[in-house]
Amino acid sequence: MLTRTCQLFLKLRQFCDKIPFLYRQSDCQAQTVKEMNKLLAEVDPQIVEITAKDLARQQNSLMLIPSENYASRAVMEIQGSILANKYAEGYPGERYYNGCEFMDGVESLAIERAKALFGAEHVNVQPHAGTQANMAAYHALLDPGDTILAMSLSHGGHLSHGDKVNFSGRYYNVVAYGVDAETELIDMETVASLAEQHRPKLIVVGATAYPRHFDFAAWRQVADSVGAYLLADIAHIAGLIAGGVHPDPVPYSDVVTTTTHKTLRGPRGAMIMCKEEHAAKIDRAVFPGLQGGPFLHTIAARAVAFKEASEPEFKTYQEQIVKNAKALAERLMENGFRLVSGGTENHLMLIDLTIKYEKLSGRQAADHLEDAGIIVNKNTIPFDKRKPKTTSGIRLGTPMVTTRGMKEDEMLHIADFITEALENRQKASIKKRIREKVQEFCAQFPIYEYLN
Ligand code: DSN
Repeated sequence: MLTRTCQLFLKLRQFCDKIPFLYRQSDCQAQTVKEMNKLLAEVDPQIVEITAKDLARQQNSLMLIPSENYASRAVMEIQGSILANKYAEGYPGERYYNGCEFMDGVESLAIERAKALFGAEHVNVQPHAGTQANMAAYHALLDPGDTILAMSLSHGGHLSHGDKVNFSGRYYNVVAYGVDAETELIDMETVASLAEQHRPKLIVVGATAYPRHFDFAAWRQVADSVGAYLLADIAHIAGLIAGGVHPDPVPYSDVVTTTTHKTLRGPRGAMIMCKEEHAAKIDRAVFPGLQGGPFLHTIAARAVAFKEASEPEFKTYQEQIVKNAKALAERLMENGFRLVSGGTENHLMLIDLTIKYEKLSGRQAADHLEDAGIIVNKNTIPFDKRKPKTTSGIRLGTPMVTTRGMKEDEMLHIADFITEALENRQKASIKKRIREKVQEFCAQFPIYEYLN
């Protein structure tokens, strides 16, 4: 029996050992696929070929979507592991399935590491994604019809913060705050007066397209002034917070939700942190309230990511994300772009295209940039006259290029590539030339070299 187990383990090891080869290819085309991973290529050559093409895309493009990142190979390896084979409904020590001894070990480790990383009293690592984490927090703290005060999606919030097309807008009475028309910053006096007027049961602070810091102590004061719960959704800035380069919401919030794959650089997934007094309600809301079996393979990957995030290099990485964002923002402004709120203090920025190119929508700009090998996403700007599918803005962030090892000097080149591509957006040959330059530039920063 032992021999058979050892043989299986050896086979698994040999299989896994081929994976690094996949990630070291900078110009990964179909013929190298066969060498990359014989087993997977034999089982499903089509999916391997598509994956290899996306590997080449990820290597050869400048990926500037602020909510994305390159997870480490360690994180990816455990996600593809045998931990995916197990049902483990329930929580460590109280499962509805047998055979969960080692699943308990995995989940407890993830919880303990998250608690240590963020200084949280209680953590639930089971939410499958950010929206599910927010849904569970609402389910725990609110009844349908209760009032939530949250940031409008069109000013930088998130769908799950009460947008009308989302469950949150359908089941709760949502009052939205936005940014000030002049400063494009959130005005805490306006938030306080909205809270006073509408007496929300929950205030949500957090955003997906707000380039400035949140002063969580001030948000706590507003929540206390009307007896509301405070939920901080830190999906975008969790890594910055763990790295100490953004104010910390944990001491001030009843509940903190986050995804684990953005600046935190872990696997796709989410978690909820809360004060001990809310722990039982939060856990019951996640399971059995909204989810069934947890995905232990991704919970294990979250544990690996939390360990990586507790290393000193992670702090340096987060500091560099912010320095890079500032450098990119400043050069873009020197090149004539207007940035919402006049710059950035975090990992992202929003370009308002209307000033430089009145007729160019965010959607068109993002497509032109993709032609040049630069990946950004269209995004509404505050008070946008265009619709969410068209937009007048594009959103850019530095987490991925920073993971690749790029620093401030490289940001200047990136800003210039963006400028040149948009200036010459009607000239296919120039965009093609920029794409080649981008590819050469990217070749100096192999996407998985930092793991070696
Ligand atoms: N969709 C994510 C973003 O891009 O910001 C948030 O969930």
